[in-house]
Parts: sequence; C-alpha cells; structure tokens
Amino acid sequence: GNELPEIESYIDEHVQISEGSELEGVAEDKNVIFITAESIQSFLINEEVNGQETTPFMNSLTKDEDTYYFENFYEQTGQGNTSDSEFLVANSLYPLSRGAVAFTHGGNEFQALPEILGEEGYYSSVFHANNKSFWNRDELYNSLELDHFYDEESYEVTEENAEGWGLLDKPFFEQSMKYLQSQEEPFYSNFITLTHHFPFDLSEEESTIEPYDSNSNTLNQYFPTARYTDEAIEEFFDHLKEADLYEDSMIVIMGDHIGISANHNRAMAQYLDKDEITPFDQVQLQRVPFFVHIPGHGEGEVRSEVTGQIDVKPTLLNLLGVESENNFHFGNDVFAEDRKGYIALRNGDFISDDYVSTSGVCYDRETGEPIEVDEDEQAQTETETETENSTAESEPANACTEIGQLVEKELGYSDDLIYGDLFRFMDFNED
Ligand code: GP9
Repeated sequence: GNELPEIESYIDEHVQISEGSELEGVAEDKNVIFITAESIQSFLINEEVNGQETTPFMNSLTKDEDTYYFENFYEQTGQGNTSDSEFLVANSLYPLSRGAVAFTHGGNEFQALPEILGEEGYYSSVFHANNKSFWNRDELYNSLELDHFYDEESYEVTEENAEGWGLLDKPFFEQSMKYLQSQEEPFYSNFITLTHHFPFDLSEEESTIEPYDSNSNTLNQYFPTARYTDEAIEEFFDHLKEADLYEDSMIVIMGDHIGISANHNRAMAQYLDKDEITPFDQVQLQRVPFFVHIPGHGEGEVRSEVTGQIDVKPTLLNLLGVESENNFHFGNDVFAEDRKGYIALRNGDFISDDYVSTSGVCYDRETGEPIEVDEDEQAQTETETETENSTAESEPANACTEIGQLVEKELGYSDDLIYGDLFRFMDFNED
C-alpha cells in the first residue's frame, strides 16, 4: 500500500477539483433503476434508417423535461466489454488494458456503489438473463457487495421468448417486475439487456423496422434489434408506472460499449454519409447514450460536455446526496462545473473539451482536423524531459501532450490500485 499517498495526492490535485453541483441531493432517497443497454451507440439517437426513427423512445427522452441526455458521453471499456462497463460504473476505476478485470481481479477488495449505497440503507441488485458465471459476475458481484443477482435461473426462458443470446428484452423486463416489486425500497437495481447483442439476431415477427442495406450484415441487422430494445425500455417505463415505482425512482440508461467494430467501417461510412471513417470518427463512434431521468424534475436538457462511464459513480452519489469516504476514483460528477476536462480511453487515447487524441495524432475536436506539432512547445518538452530523465526519448509536443501525460498517469494509478488490490489497505469506516 506504499503507493497510496502518491495516488491520493494526484487525485486531490487533478480529479477531485469540483465544488459540487446544483443538482446535489436532487434524487435523495429515490430508487435507482439503471439500464445497461447492450451495444447501444449514440449514432442511433435522433437518426433514421430507411426513413424511420431507429430509437423513437430514447429520442423522445432527449426532448423530455425530466431527462438529461449527454450527447458526448464515451464508453471506456477494454476487452471485458459489458463487464468492464459494469466495473467502471461501480468503481469509477478503469478496466485493465488486457483481459477482463472481472476475471483477473474479480475477487479484489473494492468500495463500490452497491456497498456505499448499502450503508445508506439501499438494497442492491442486478437483473440479467444470462448464466451467473458469465464474465465471472458471481465472484465480482460478491466483491462489489451486491445484495442479489437475478440471473438466468430467475427467468422462464422458452423457445418462443428467446432469441440469439437468450431471453428477449421485452419478456426480460416484464418477468423482472415481480422481483423488483418485492424489493425493499430504496433500491439500486441494474438491468442488463441482451437482445441487441452481436450478431443482432431477431425474428421477422419481433422486428418492427427493416434492416439497413449495406455490405455488412452486422450493421444491417443492428437497427431492428436496437429498435426492439428501445421498445422494450419504453414498455419497462410503463411497467414501472403501473407498479407505482416510477415516481419514486431515478431511471438511468447507459450504452455499455460499441456494437459495431471498425471491421464494418465501409458500411458505417455509407450509413453516416461519409467518404470514410477516419481515426477521429472512430473515437467519436465510441459515444454511447447516457440518460438521467428524474420524474417530476422538469429541468432536463441535452448536455454537451465531454463525459464518460468513469463519471457515473460520482454523479449518482451526488444526485442521491450521498457522501462517500472513498475518494479513490477517477471520474467527476457530470453536472459539476469544475471537472478535469477529459475522458481517457483504455488504450490511452482521450477526448478533451478541445482535442481528440488518437494513435498519437492530436485533432481539433470541433473541426476534426489534425493539429500541427508546435515546434516551440516541443523544444520546451524536450528540455523538461531531458532534465527529468536524461535517457528518455521525448515525444513530439502538441496541444494534446499535457493531457496525454495526465491520462498515462491516471491509467497507471488505476492499474496500481487493481493489480496491488490496494483497497485492502483502506478502512473507509474508520472514525
Ligand atoms: C453477457 C452479456 C453480453 O452476459 O452481458 O456481454 P458482452 O459480450 O457484451 O460483453
């Protein structure tokens, strides 16, 4: 645990810089219903396919007075896909650069959202109609101190109500209601959808829009399954209203990770009406939707700040008015004015308010144009690097260099916390 003071002072100086937000405590004592929307990417939102909206319900939420929609919210997962997104949300730590942290370090000590909320009297649960050991969830959830996992065995799965990866999202939400209603309030419940998963299989009976037409069957099928999940989420809102759970809940919807990889760039360029998908575009495609819906709030809006999955934990805690003794996290409340101003991707790329850095090239975020190397700044960086370490090779300096160094440090510190299982050495309940 010798690294802890250094990590703590970095976080104090560079991450915990916020004075809080106006929305602090606005959802105090409310239930939290979190929807982890499998493979839903932001390029779907408020767009059409074959002349029809793909996600009409989520589109309507972007205009809803009780909903905040973050249009520049990035997924930050690595090889652990959905499990990495769950890990980011629970801990505001980065996943690892190799493998799924749920497998490699699922047994670590953490101070995760379910545990912190549990201390405030919240009951926590995950609903997901898949095998409980997939992604080593059973072990990870124990470490997160989750109260209950409603896995595949909690659901009635038949030939008629399953497709592709398993139970369809509509019966999934419908069958979950009896469990949700039996939980003590307040609760924090995460629903992980499944139908909109590669290879995006859906019968004609269940499809309500036509596939796209391109050379990629994957992208073509992506739209009808996205529409299906959108309809399932709308139905879920109705179930919550019928069960009298809606008014007392804050409902959060987040895309977990991309569903369309760079292998489908030709088709993606066709859909987006571009000549090609550039490295800059590729980073922009890592945006996933993030909605915060607070019934009766009335002040919702579309927000454009650069945010990401690392921010979810501090955001939820602040909205609920819960103070945590654990400051070892790397995100900011998305509603706070003072934030660190960049989102790091697991491969070291990042998006800041002004720049996008990918594969060593620094782009202007507004224009998407590469930024030339600044000779003066390069000379300055070379001198500084030489002073610090005479043998180190200096990187060319550009507008992204400074943030790039912070990103590297931050990812390294997060790795240290995980590889060293450093939460073992912290006692957050100490007086
Ligand atoms: C598996 C489901 C999908 O249970 O969450 O996982 P993914 O393949 O998207 O990581």
